[in-house]
Amino acid sequence: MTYQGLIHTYGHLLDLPLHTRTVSLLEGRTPLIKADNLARHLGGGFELFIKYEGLNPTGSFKDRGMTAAVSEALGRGATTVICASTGNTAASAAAYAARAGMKSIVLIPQGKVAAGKLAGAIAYGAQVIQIDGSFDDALTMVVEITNKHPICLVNSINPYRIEGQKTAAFEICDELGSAPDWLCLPVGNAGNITAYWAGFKQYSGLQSGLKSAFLPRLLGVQAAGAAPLVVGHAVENPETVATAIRIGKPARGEQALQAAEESKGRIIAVSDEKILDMQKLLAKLEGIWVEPASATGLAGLAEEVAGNRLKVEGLRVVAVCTGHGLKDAEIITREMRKPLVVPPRLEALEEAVLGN
Ligand code: AN7
Repeated sequence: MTYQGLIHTYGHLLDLPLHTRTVSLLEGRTPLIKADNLARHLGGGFELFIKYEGLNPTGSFKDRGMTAAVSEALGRGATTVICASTGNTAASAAAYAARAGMKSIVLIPQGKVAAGKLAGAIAYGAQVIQIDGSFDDALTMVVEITNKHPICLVNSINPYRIEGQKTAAFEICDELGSAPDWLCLPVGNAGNITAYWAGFKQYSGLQSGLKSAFLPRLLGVQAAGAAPLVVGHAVENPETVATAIRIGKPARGEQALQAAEESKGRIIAVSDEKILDMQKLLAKLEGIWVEPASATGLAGLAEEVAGNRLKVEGLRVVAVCTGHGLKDAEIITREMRKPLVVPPRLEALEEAVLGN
């Protein structure tokens, strides 16, 4: 049987209304890549897997929730979807709306969205509106406009987004045969950690007698300059190089904290420097290039392991890498040394390569 996408594969486990009309780009079924080199670098003695969500159709995990949200919206006759976004949700909403024949409107914080995400939203035909403000301002505005007008909100406040995103937990359990001991992931608006926890809990309920084997401990990781769930209050002016998670008032913050606590895990923060270091380390050691936000979960894991706060010896750890490196190529190119230029002669190439 050819693969037919997430609603086809896991729809029976998702709480979607009967009117749902599937809109799919064959999202999901992303690789779970064993990262032995990085595990060794972190001290070894444990198994580390990368759930590479950047390989979804629009380059991020958002496609899991978007297939569900747009399918529900289409089935009930909605003609327009809207979202606030730091970029990835915008590109995903625009793509699924395009496929459904619907209009999409995306609100983004001015000048704070990576080029690959903005380009995607435009290519898929969204009406892009920049807000002279933050993501949090934009989210408040889309909630207000959808309360007033018949436009469908597809941010992760929309419950079908969470339903769709549960499928990542199902895939991990199906592939490993159980949940990992720890799951680490970035936390921004906190929809994803909420969805993973709901997914793991649901799967563990299906496996009678094996309950705990399907419940990982969660390590949610925020960027230090945008860490409301760590400092304990909203952050007015969030700032981080990981623009995807530059969010000061997470919509599902309470649920994220509850998920972390229930799982006997926690939510921590890491510096931008550690995030960028991990992004480069993952690319160099494993050949997996992710955007900065997507390296945040791993950066948190590395800090906890190095500080002896998390003992991974003998355990199985999954790190969710949420978006592809190509989304934000500029973060690499703006800091790189310009590659050497040589004349088109063999001797010049030999000198460059062999150093003689
Ligand atoms: C790559 O696109 O909020 O904690 O508007 O793009 O579920 O918000 C993106 C979030 C992690 C955080 N990694 O997930 C948006 C947006 C990447 C992301 C997150 C985002 P949530």
